[in-house]
Amino acid sequence: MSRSVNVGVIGTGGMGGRHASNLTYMVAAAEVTAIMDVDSKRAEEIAARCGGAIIYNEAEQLISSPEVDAVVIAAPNRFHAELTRACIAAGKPVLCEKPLATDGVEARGVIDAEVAGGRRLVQVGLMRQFDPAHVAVKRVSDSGAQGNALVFRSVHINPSSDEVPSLGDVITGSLIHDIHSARWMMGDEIVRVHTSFIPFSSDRPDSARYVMVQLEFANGALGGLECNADAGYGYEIEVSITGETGVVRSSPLQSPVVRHSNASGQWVEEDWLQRFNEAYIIEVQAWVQSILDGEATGPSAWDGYVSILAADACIESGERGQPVSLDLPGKPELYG
Ligand code: ISE
Repeated sequence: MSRSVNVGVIGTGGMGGRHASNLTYMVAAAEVTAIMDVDSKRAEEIAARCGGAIIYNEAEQLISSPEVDAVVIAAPNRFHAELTRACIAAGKPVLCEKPLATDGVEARGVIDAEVAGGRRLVQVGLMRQFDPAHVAVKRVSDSGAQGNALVFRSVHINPSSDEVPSLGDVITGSLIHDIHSARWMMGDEIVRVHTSFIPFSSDRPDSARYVMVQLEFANGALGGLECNADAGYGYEIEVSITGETGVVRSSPLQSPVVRHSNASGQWVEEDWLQRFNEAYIIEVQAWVQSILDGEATGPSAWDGYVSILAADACIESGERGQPVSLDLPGKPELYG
């Protein structure tokens, strides 16, 4: 492989378009050489923006193309697992947007394929791991300066929802990030969850406007995750870890504080593309570097799999109105 990574991007709406731009303009040693999107107009626009990438009509053609060293999968969720397995079969590193699959069975198929190949090729887009604010909170907690970590908390505010989301949509689409943050930042596994939620209306009891999940970790620590699916004012994420002698908490807003006309205020980000702008660049830069180094880093397929198992348990708990315990399968050696 040359010292620049040729990347093919499958799915260029929202996240795929952002990854394609970041890889082209913000990241060293990467070039977007191929695009696949069912929307041909969008494929042409993004290909032109990336300096004339080849457009493929089929994802499989892109994956097997000699012009492609590595693949970004940002197609709809239902295609994630199958396309990731195709990349593993082709021996190509892949950055798959979250969730890795639509359920635990599909995700297990990815794990089995990667383990059978004997080499880590998959990074999952659980990108909080690259967000400087999350990293800073973890660093303070890990330093031991406030004793052992007792409680993890995350508050996830979405501005609005295009469609009325179900409990499953909120947990698999949004809270899955916080599930991963909880595991990664506490360095421990979630063993029990208890979900409560408020639906949008009484005639849509399956919908979820506000979701709260209580967590128990293997070592006895606790956690709380909250997601407001329709806050109506902007996008915010706040994480904190309470230790034995203190608490470390991210600043909810990154913007400067402005005082004017006897008032003080802060601008609230519109959405996650604004809030995590820097994290997305760091994420793809780290992914490209890991390919050049020949050593996968970042959230693994195992992280993607375990997050889905935990998400499924949170959904089951919310539906049954009872706590649900998780019995995690043994971790294959490939994942350390
Ligand atoms: C979105 O898909 C994301 O990945 C964002 O990070 C998350 O905060 C948002 O809730 C999701 O809808």
